[in-house]
Amino acid sequence: MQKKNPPILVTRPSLPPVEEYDALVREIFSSFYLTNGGAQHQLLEAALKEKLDTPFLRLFTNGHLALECAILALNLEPGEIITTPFTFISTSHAIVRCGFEPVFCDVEPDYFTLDPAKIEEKSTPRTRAILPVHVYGNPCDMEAIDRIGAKHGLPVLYDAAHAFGVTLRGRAVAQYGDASMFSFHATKCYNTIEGGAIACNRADYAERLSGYRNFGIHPGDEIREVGGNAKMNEFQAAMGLLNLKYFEREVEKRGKVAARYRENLSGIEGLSFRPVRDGVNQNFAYLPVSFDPEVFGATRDEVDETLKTYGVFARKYFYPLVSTAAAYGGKFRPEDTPVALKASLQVLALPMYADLALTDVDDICEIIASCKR
Ligand code: T4K
Repeated sequence: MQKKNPPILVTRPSLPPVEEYDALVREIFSSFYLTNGGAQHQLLEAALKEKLDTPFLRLFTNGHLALECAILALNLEPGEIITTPFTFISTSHAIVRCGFEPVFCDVEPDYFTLDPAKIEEKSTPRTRAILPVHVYGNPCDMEAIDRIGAKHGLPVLYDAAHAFGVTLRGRAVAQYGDASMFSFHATKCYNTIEGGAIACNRADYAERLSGYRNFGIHPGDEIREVGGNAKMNEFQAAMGLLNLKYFEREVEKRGKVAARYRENLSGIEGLSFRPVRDGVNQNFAYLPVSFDPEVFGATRDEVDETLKTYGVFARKYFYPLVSTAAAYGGKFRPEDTPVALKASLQVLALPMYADLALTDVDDICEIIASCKR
C-alpha cells in the first residue's frame, strides 16, 4: 500500500460551506459588535440550550476555561475533587488551577469512565465534588454517580467535552449531575473553532457562571466574583450556528465510518472496540481501539508506528495518565488506578471524522490487520 499523501490525521474539523460563513462574517462586520454577548452569541446560546436540552447554558471561549469557571462557581470550601486519571490533562489541570487537590479514582474496565463502585473508597472528609468524564463521548454511569453525589451531598460536575449531542435512553447527558462542560474545539465532533459551554439546572449557578466568565461583572455594575475573561466571540458563535445546522449529518457520516471500522476489524483476536452502554445514542466523537499485546502479538505503540510509516497519524488518547504529569511532581501513583493504567497503554484513537473516505478506512484496517502476529 502506498504512503498516504496528504497524510491522514486523527481528526479533521468539519466546516460549513464557506459562503454561509462569509455571509455571517459580513453581518458581524456591519454590526461592529465583535464580542461580549453580541447577536450571534445570543442566537447560539439559545440554540444550544435547546439542542442540549438544558434549562441554563453559558457559552465560553473554550472548554478548559468553562471547566475552571464551573468549578469556581460551585463555591466550594478548599479540599479534594474526585476525578479520573484517564482523560485529557485539561480535566485535572482545571481542578489544580482552581486550588483543589485531584483525587484519582479508577475507571470501569469496559467503558473507561469513572467507576462508581470505587468512588466512595476515595471519599474523605475533605472531598468537595466529583468530576467524572464522558471519555470518547461514552457517558459515565450517570445514574449511579449522581446517586453517590446526592448521598454524600457532593456536587457532580461532568466533563462532557466529548459528549455533545449524546443521549441516554432519550435523556440528554446535560440533564445529569449539577452541571456539564462541553468542548467545541476544532477537533471535536461539533466545533465553534475554539469554544465551550456549561449546561446546568440552576439559575443562581448560571448567574455565577456569567460572573466568572466576565470579570465578575453583573448588571448594575456590581462585581460579585473574582472572575476572569472567558467569553466566546462573535466569529466563534457564527461558526457554531452553522455547524449546528449540519450536526445531524456529521453524526450520520461518522456513524458510517465507525461501522466500517467495526466491520473490518471485528473478530481480530486481541483487538477490541469499546462497548456502548444500553440506550446510548452516540456521537462517534472518537474511534478508540485497544490492543492486548499478549493476544494481538504487537503492542499499541508498534501498531501506531506502523501506521505512521504509511502516513496515518492515530493518537494515543489518553497516554500517559494525567496523574503522572510532571507538573504534579510525582504525587500520584499510576499503579493505584490499574484499569486506567492498562487502558493508557493499550488504546489507540484511530482517525475519525465525517469526511474520512471509507476506502481510507479500509486501508487503515488493512495496515492494522497486517500488524497481528
Ligand atoms: N476535557 C477533556 C476531556 C478534553 O478532551 C478537552 C480537550 C478539554 C477538557 C478542554 O477543552 P478545550 O479547552 O480544548 O475546548 C486536542 C484538543 O486541542 C483538545 O481540545 C482535546 N480535548 C484533546 C483531546 O485533543 P491535541 O494536543 O491532541 O491537538 P492537536 O493540535 O494535536 O490536534 C489533533 C489533530 O487534529 C492533529 O492531527 C491535527 C488535527 N487538527 C487540529 C486542529 C486544531 C486539524 O486538522 N485542524 C485543526 O484546526 O489536543
